[in-house]
Amino acid sequence: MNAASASLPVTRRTFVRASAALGLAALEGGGSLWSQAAETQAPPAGSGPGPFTPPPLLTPAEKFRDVSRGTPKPFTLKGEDLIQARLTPETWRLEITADTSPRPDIRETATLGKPLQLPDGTALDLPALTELGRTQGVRFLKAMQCLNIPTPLGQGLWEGVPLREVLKLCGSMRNVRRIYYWGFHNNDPKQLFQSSLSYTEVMETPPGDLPAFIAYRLNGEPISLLRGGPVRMVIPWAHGFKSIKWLQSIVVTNDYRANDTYAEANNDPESHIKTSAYVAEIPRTLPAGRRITVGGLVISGLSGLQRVEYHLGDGSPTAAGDPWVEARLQGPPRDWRTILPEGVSSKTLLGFDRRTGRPLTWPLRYGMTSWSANLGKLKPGKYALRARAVDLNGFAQPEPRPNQKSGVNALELREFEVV
Ligand SMILES: Nc1nc2c(c(=O)[nH]1)N[C@H]1C(S)=C(S)[C@@H](COP(=O)(O)O)O[C@H]1N2
Ligand SMILES: [Mo]
Repeated sequence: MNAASASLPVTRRTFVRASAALGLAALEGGGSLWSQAAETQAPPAGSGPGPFTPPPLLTPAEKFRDVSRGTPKPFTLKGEDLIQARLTPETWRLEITADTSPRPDIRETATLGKPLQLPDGTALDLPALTELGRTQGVRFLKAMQCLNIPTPLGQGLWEGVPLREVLKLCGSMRNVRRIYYWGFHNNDPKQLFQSSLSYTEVMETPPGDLPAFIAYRLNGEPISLLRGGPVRMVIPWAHGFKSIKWLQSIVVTNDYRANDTYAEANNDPESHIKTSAYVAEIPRTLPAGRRITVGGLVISGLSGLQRVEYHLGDGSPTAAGDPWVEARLQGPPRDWRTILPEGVSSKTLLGFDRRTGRPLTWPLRYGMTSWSANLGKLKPGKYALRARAVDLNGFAQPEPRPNQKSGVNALELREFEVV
């Protein structure tokens, strides 16, 4: 990443421009439905654009849906409490140590050449982390999705340093098989929210995939306290529970087991984000004689996305052979400058072609875009709409992972009446 352009702030205008660009077309892959919706200021009766308007590709930081444990929640702290919590840019520190807790069934104990600790003043601070970002920084777009919530939380441009580069500051590691980490919390162990990764996942990234990383910027600005700043972990391939907010402690351990808070709550701790389509709310009643456009979001998860399909029925369960119809996928914007913060070139983002600045895949890996479908004019009556994603292996949602404890991707159903 080039550091000079990393420090430019996102203005309100950028976001307005971003949403406008999405609403006003400039889309590849045929955005005619949306063009029509946006260009028609006051649609005459009988040709209205329908209820669906796609949200902006980048979610403003404060518009992410929040999933935070703790009482009080760290982002409500103020003044001296915030300083005591080391959650200001000046007071933030990250400790990286080796696990010394007794683990009777693990024979060899992890060691770290040069731990970074608070007592001797070696803990990592924000200037040192951002300095590392000048040479090792990465940035990419990624959707945040909670394993347990059937709506994506938001999509951001995240910037930071791969976790492996930060660990390299600690010299040689021996007998390390897992990395445990957590953020600020009150001292009630019940409220600790922690997560973990294997040594392999941290150190090596398959080509085309995105690294586990320590983030300090979101949408071109410092990460707000609300979004887990000054510094949070972002694990691109994982559900939100691995992306620990208010990051302060990393412990390398020879314990090979996941200790994630989510694992203890009956979730698959190694769940990768699922490919999944979501249906935006539809008004309960819609007028007959007007064209109806529906749509929603779609996340490209572990198995990528081939297409989105919808099914319009009367609400009875769908059966094999039912007519599923391909929906329109919102393509990448033609001009990324209308989407990205000022001064950030798409050529500098992981997942984009460095020469052309175009995304290598669409939707982006672990990214999110919108889909829509024009249902035309419907006869008066009751309707039920479902949508599903079909992944690059040909599996239709919720397959191949129907177990919702590895990520909620049950088919959403929206009922409405045309009157
Ligand atoms: N410290 C801490 N980090 C956390 C959590 C938490 O409760 N405490 N919740 C996690 C969960 S379950 C999710 S889904 C994401 C949500 O990120 P967001 O609030 O920025 O949308 O944060 C994760 N990081
Ligand atoms: Mo979550």
